[in-house]
Amino acid sequence: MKFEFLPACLLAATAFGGVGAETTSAPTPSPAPQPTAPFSGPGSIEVCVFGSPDVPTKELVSNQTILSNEVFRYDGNPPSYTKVLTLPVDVHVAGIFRLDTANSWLVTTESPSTFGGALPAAAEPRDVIKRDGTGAFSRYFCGVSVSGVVPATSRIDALYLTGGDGGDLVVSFDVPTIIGGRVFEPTDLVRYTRTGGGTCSSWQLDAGPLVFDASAVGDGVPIQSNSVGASYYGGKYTFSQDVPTLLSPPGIETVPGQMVQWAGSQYAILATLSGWPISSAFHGISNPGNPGAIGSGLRIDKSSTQLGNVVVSWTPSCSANGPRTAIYEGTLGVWYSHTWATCSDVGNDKHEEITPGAGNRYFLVVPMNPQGEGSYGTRSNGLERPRGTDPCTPAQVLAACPS
Ligand SMILES: [Ca+2]
Ligand SMILES: [Ca+2]
Repeated sequence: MKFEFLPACLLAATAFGGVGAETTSAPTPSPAPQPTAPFSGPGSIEVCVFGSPDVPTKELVSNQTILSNEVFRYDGNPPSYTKVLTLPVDVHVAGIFRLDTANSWLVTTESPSTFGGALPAAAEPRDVIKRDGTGAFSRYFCGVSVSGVVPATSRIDALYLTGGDGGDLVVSFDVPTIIGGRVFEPTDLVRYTRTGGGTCSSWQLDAGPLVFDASAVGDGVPIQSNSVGASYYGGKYTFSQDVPTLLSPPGIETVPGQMVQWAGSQYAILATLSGWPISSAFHGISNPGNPGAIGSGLRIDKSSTQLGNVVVSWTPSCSANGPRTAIYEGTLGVWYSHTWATCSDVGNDKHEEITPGAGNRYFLVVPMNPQGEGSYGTRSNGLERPRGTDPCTPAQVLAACPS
């Protein structure tokens, strides 16, 4: 089986994807040949992650040097590194998170930084700074003034949001950190929720703050090992550790340059970045964002060239991070009978010609990225439509659209 690789993360900055709506196609009057596509069925999708190195690092795929104020995108097949964000030179990235709003990021730093003078006072390593789509910086989370103050001696070295750009903030610290009488370990993930008010102080430590309890999951992560990057990738807790670390079960050693996941009952390596020198660790890692949902812009037309075929066209996903597309097809009135019609958009033109099955059919267009597929749209009662049988990707990643 062949894949259409280019679209995955590569189009993420300008991308599209989405969810669909129900519609009726013309009955098929006669059999028609299948449209050709380089990749049409389900299969694994290459890994795509965003990262930032702890020190200037020469990757050995294309021999670029990536600096500690730069963020790269790594695509797994074929392996490639692409610089996607350059921060001011006084920023030494500690943690990154890619937002669903286009060209927007959350960043934490190794040391105090004004982000090239953009901030009137230096951000501390316990703060989170937002970089918006225009390139402007603002304080997003102020460790000194939130409810559940982050000690000045702790750095937020990993972070992500849950469920979309408006979601809870999950953080990890670089050292054991005491907040509200509780001790959080360096690989723990800790949740803050919004309190309203919309300032960088409008956060509180969640009542049940431990999202990932490093000492209790599996046989525990040694406290000497720190997660310098963390992400929730395809529905699994994903880490990059600062030192080689033995994780059980099943007893695997993860080294810098790898991302390891807690897969529910054991640890597993998500990816080893080709050409990444073992001497260099990641400081930030981020998943490719949420694929999102397609709006109401789904159209079905008869093919002008092939009798019986239909042309499905759609509008972009609400998220900038849903560059791939899956199209599902089912029998109208037999809810929900949909299964994949194609798992790729040839040419990435938001337009695919399909040979439908007999009878009245419905189509759903679903955005995807290498983590999984997004929303199939909602039913009239507001609930998500169920996934297809034999879905294009193993995981589904649902999140609210960016507002
Ligand atoms: Ca950590
Ligand atoms: Ca196409």
